[in-house]
Amino acid sequence: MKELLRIAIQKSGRLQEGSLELLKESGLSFSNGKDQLKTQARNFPVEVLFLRDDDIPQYIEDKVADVGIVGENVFIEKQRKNVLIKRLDFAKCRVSIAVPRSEDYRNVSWLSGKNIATSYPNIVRQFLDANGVKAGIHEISGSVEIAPGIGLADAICDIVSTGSTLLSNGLREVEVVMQSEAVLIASQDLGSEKQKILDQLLFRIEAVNSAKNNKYILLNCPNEAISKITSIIPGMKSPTIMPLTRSGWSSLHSVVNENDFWEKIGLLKSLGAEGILVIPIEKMIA
Ligand code: PRT
Ligand code: ZN
Repeated sequence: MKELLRIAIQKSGRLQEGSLELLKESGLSFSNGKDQLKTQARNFPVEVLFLRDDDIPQYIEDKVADVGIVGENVFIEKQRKNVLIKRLDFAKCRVSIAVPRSEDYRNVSWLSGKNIATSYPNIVRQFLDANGVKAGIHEISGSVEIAPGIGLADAICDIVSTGSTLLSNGLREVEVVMQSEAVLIASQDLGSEKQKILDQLLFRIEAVNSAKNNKYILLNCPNEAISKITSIIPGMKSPTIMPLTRSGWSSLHSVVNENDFWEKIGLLKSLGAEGILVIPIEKMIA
């Protein structure tokens, strides 16, 4: 029987949609299995297991699943025998320490002898140790942000995204303990057949993610600007250049990275580029 790579993703919550979307964009098709425990891809040797995110690292260590998608915060907190394979560029957030707004917090020494409520005791302990601070850690599983208000703790350590939860609970973010995003984690030893399936999947994820980070760009430019424009948007190998019927002008096609997109558009315009079109790319394979 052919082996299947078992991928654990969150059953419901903030990671579920992004995880399924990534697998679908990688060309895997499933019968829609939101209420199922597991589902098999129709066109790729993969089985998807739907689990609580906190349980995924343990299931991978126990070899119930081979790989999984969790927040980096969960991967670090659980300290299971898993390997981080790839950061996935979604569900970005940070794990931060926050204190009541009225407190005169200047630096980490403020935390000395205080009580910190959190769902991430290992992450907090590592942070305190690294800073040489001794403080109490009070582990709670939810609604951490209300702990100072009800007198359960002096400070909290929790996930922050926009910061509005902290704000509405009268708290102020004072230390960023770690940055986090969704990550692909795997068992330490997959065996060669499963490793091969994972490598194929990673190749596809790479193509999907680099496509997201890049745009196809077409523009018209005077011929004398071609070499300067080529040095600004070199593309994957080099741009494609086609003559326009208007003499002295060319159409130039290339690829531009999302991050420095606006800066480059400004430069291109100053070099005489006109009629600039920017088009999303679906898959990109170097
Ligand atoms: O049921 P299950 O155990 O599977 O889900 P869960 O409730 O434990 O997890 P879930 O779905 O809330 O989050 C899953 C993962 O998403 C986390 O481990 C993070 O890696 C990531 N993530 C990204 C977030 C957030 N952003 C986030 N904003 N996880 C939680 N939050 C919460 C946070 O706890 C706080 O209550 O949102 C609030 C803060 O948001 P802001 O925007 O007000 O700052
Ligand atoms: Zn959880």
